[in-house]
Amino acid sequence: MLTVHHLNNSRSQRVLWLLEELGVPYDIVRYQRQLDMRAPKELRDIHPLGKSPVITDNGNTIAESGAIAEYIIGTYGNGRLIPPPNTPERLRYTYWLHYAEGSAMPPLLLKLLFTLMPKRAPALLRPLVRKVSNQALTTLVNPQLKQHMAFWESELGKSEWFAGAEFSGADIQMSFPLEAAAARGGLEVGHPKAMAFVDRIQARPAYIRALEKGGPYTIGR
Ligand SMILES: N[C@@H](CCC(=O)N[C@@H](CS)C(=O)NCC(=O)O)C(=O)O
Repeated sequence: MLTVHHLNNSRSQRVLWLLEELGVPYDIVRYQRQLDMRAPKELRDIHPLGKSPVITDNGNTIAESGAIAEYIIGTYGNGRLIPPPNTPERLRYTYWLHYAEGSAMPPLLLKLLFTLMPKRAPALLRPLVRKVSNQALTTLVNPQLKQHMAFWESELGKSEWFAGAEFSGADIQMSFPLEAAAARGGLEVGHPKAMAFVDRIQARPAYIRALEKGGPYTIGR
């Protein structure tokens, strides 16, 4: 049976949701974040990078959310959650599947990093670290994030879902950046369509079932 190596409060929530959408049976092996938020070292026994999500299935070990989504949809989807080949929707699907981790997440991670840095700096250095962090946020990170959020807002003005009129794996993959931006990126100001997307996905029965299985998920709430 397919096994999800699930780190609490993490991107592997997306994998549980995808499996729930498709009704694929799965087992969960749970890993708990340490105090520093890192994954425990046991996850490195599954994949050398020790990150979540990782799945194991039929002798395959698959890491990277986008690759996992492709594998699950290709192996168990029977044409569901993916637009037909050679259509504009399929191109958009592929784009968003890669864009979510390749382009959207880096500024969101930088935002988290520069926000946390002053709080974690030694007291004596804190004013200096805060100054440098704020400068990086103001000049580099926030303008980029603003651009990405405006892009999502405009794309979701063209169709209800990221790849087109139908809900697809691209929406599951895009959920994490949008939820992270809603939690700490300022998405709620001036992005009604993106916020409505977040509300729509969080109301899906499969999303709710996945939350019940995955445990507390503060990024999405
Ligand atoms: N691009 C990777 C990112 C994986 C990743 O950074 N996962 C985080 C959880 S959201 C993680 O494992 N963090 C714990 C750590 O780095 O120790 C993917 O989409 O799978």
